[in-house]
Amino acid sequence: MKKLCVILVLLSLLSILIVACEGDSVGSGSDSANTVHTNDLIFLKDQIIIKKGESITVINDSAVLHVIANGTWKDGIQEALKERGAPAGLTLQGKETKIIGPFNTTGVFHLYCTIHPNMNLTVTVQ
Ligand SMILES: [Cu+2]
Repeated sequence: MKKLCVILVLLSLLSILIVACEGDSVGSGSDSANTVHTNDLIFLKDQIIIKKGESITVINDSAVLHVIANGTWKDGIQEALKERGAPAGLTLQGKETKIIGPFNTTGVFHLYCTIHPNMNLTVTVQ
């Protein structure tokens, strides 16, 4: 009887572990590593590392329009760039999700929003 109890306890612990692991994979799968969110003022992360040939999914969590282009904000002053291999810019309406890319050239690329000061995203393509 004691052995049976030990086995049951071990089995229940095992099932808890399995559920915990599945929970983790669901969590990371719903929001891939190449996803960047925006609020109404900034990118929620300011840098991302991707592999050559991959794209970035940008999710606008706010109702505000963003105009994403190749360039950067430095101390509140915007500077348009023409980095070789940078993907075309795009507009991101409120609550919209769009794909930027693919990035087919390795290197470091600067994306910014032409509307919102200091809204920068640095993309490193490996
Ligand atoms: Cu913006």
